[in-house]
Amino acid sequence: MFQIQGDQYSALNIVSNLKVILHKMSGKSKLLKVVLLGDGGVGKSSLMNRFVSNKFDAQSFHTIGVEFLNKDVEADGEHYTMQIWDTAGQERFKSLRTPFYRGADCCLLTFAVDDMQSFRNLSMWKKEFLYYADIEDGNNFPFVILANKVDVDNRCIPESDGKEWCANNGQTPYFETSAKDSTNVEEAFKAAIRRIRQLEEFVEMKPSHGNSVDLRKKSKAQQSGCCN
Ligand SMILES: Nc1nc2c(ncn2[C@@H]2O[C@H](COP(=O)(O)OP(=O)(O)OP(=O)(O)O)[C@@H](O)[C@H]2O)c(=O)[nH]1
Ligand SMILES: [Mg+2]
Repeated sequence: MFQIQGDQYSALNIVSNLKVILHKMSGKSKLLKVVLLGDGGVGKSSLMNRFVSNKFDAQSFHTIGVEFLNKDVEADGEHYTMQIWDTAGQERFKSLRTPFYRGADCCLLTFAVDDMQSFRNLSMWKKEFLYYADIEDGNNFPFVILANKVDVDNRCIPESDGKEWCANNGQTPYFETSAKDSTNVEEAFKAAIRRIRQLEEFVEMKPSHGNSVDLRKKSKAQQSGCCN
């Protein structure tokens, strides 16, 4: 597993970009960059490890900075390599995680069903992602919501509240997961691929007005300096 801290940032970004280019040139499978976001302790690392290695650690440590793992996946007859970026959810690591949002194909927003604050923070995470990933049209960017830890007895956020948030946020796909007992973990990650394809097709079908526009990009001049 790659773990990144401090000065290794720019070097890692270069290596990562080179890997993406080489992978695309090889023509083997499509590389998808997927970023996991959410409050500290909601289970992002556990979800990634369950999905990639089918392992669960009840005493996992907080992530510092970012880590990533690759997993080859087949969905609807096509081959993909999912490059999953697991970020540190604690506020003090914000400056270490945000440089890695750019170039993401999908963002998995995670909360824990026994942690009300992590649910309330979903909109904050979405806003932070769109800002630092430099995405102009947030309505057409693929997000998936993971409501994690559904195995616990003391959940305080009902499924209906989670789904309501999704309905108010462009019908974002919603999955109730447990990294502990594997519930829906594979389904949620594979849904990311489906969501990417769905929104790609939607954007391609949109009528063009002459010039083609990349909806994911906005110029620096257009940015308002929010979201610190
Ligand atoms: N019961 C239960 N516990 C879980 C589940 N997923 C993670 N945990 C536990 O929750 C704690 C935090 O999990 P992590 O995966 O480290 O959380 P994180 O979101 O990566 O946290 P940061 O790295 O600080 O952002 C650990 O003790 C895990 O074992 C789950 O589905 N069910
Ligand atoms: Mg973590």
